[in-house]
Amino acid sequence: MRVQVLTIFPELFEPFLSTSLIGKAREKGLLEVRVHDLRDSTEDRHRSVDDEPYGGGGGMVMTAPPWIRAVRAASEGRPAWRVLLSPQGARLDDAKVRELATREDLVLLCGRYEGIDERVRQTVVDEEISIGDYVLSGGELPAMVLIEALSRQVPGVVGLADSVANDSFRSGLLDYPHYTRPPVVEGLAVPEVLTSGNHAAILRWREREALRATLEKRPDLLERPEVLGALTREQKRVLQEMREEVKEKGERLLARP
Ligand code: 4HQ
Repeated sequence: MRVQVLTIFPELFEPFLSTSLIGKAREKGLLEVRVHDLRDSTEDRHRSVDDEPYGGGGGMVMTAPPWIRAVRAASEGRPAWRVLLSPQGARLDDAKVRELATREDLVLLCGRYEGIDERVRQTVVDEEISIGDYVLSGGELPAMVLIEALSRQVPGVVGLADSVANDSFRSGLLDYPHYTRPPVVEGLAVPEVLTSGNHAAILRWREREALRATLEKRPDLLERPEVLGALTREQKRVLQEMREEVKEKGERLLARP
């Protein structure tokens, strides 16, 4: 997979792209990332990329011509899927990451200031994506979020152990709780089953705790048809049991004199 990034702050990407999983993926040639300075696509002496907004108002707007030249140069030869990072985009989620990971060539547009001239989106953007409903100062962090999530879907980037661990919870449920040494922290012991050596029991416990975490922290996930559809009869039974537990606990609290 090849990802090209267009930005006025290419230096933000260097440590991110050289470190850990992404650094290794690039060394192995599994992932190619090229970061381009948008200013290299300007044609004026000052290499300017912004101007005052038509209609007035505060802030500056990124001008269209450098963007259009940069995107066309990046897509030359190999046609790319062009993604603009912006709060106006569709929210990034696991399904979208997996879909984008099927693309061989991506170009990511990272804007700054108040945003980019609308005609860039109209002429050289295939899709607008947001990483969440909050306002950042630029599209660079969203691009890094996207690159990191995408890289994990590229075959060979994530080790077998990690991929197996995540796969068992690709059911759309939250992860189960993790523990490591020391055995007691602030008076809290590790759940006994995890040190029992009983692998079937450990598997059952993790499945239960994943269900419990989802029910307690993200009950909305348990209303999604694709998540409900993937639950086994046993998981549905356990879930029902936990819901009754929660309900009884609530009733006991209400009935207290
Ligand atoms: N931006 N998800 C770039 C974001 C954002 C987000 C704000 C993008 C500023 C210029 N991008 N503009 N949230 O907040 O993707």
